[in-house]
Amino acid sequence: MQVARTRVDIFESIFLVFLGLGTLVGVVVIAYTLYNAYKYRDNDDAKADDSLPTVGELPTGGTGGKKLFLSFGISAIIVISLVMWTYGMLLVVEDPSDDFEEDPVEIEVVGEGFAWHFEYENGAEGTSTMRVPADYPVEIRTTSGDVWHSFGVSDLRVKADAIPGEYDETWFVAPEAGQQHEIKCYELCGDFHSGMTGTVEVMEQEEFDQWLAEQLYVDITLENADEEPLNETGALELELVHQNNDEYEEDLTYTYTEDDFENGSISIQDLEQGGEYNLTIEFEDEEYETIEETLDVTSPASETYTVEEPNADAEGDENGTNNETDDGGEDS
Ligand SMILES: [Cu+2]
Repeated sequence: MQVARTRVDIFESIFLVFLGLGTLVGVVVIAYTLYNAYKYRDNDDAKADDSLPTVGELPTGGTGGKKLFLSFGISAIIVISLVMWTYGMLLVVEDPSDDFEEDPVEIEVVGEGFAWHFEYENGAEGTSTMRVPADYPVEIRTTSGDVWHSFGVSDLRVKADAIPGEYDETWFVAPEAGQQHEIKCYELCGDFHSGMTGTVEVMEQEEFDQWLAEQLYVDITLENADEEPLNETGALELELVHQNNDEYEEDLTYTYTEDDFENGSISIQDLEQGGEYNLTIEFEDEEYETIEETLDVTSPASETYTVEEPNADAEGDENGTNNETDDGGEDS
């Protein structure tokens, strides 16, 4: 267990304590009322007693307000200790960092276009399904790309506003792997408000880490003008540079050579951060023209690039069109 208490534990215990004390006080008050109603019932054989007050006369005597003092005292103790205890519990909900043994998983949540979008720490992105490791603290930062929304998962007792230009932060722990919890929007936000749902999918820790890393896998295939894989690439250098490389501690520049290719394809699995990359493929013998592209790495991608021979210009395109016509002819 990474966290001493989850939100569910905290809100459950607050609810149970209030329910228990409320029931106890209710039982005592009603029982005492019934007892006195029975004790002082009008049973026609009331003895003549001079000490009994008559209508219109204020009662005298008593025990110096002892009962009154006792009941006020007990009430004050109960109410004040409830307020203090609840406040203490809610402080943990507000700032649980002392309860976390390890750094929580951070996920940015954006409500936009009646859907929920998620961005993970490594830059991977997803929509509608939020994946989290089981029994591990998750910290979310919510915002909106359009109007006011509110992100909520009632199973996990989570709710956070999603407001354009603002960030709301909160946390939760999903206890059990394999479980799914429904996400809803809790702010009436427009026509499709009721359809603005999603799912929290709880995974085993290792399964989650594996899934997260796989989101940044990229397959690249090089094709020749005839759309066939380039089996013999020749000497080349493929370079990937993260567009915001300066913002990260590590250098997000990756280089690969023809040895990493197999049948014209390369499977890149070592990117540490998702986002936009500048891709350059340079062929050493200038056999083909240098390829320069932008690569968006936020979920598993596979890209195909067509290599062009130097000086291949408009003529190449015309050939392409002719080929298509030829294909059509063969089909019929
Ligand atoms: Cu909404």
